Amino acid sequence: MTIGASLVQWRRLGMVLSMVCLAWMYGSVLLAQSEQVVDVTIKDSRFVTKQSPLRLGFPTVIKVRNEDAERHDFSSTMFEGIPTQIEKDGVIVYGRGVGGVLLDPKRDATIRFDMTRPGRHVFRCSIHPTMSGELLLLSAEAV
Ligand SMILES: [Cu+2]
Repeated sequence: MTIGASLVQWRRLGMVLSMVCLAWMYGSVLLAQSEQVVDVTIKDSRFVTKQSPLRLGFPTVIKVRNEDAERHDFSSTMFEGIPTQIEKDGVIVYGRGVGGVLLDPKRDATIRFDMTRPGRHVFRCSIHPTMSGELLLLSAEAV
């Protein structure tokens, strides 16, 4: 009798554990999806962008890395009027209407903001006017 009871208890415990495990897995998937990442590498005076479809209203992270031996800049009008957080050299700066970020050789920066405007967003290097790239933003309905 006691063996049967403890078996039931073990089964219950197993069920609870697997549910906790599922919830944890689901939660981490949600967390991973809540921030959308764009990787931008500057190499040989060109922007190389890696992005998945970006959705509006989601926190967006742009990671910019300057692989060149000279200074570049990542600037765009896409940050106009929206709260933006820039992390560079271990310092975090918050601003609204941030124009972009200046990158010394072999340095990187992280830009965080919420995507609010759909369409193609051009970014460029203000030091080298021929350098430019773009991000494509989809509206939530399009996904
Ligand atoms: Cu440049």
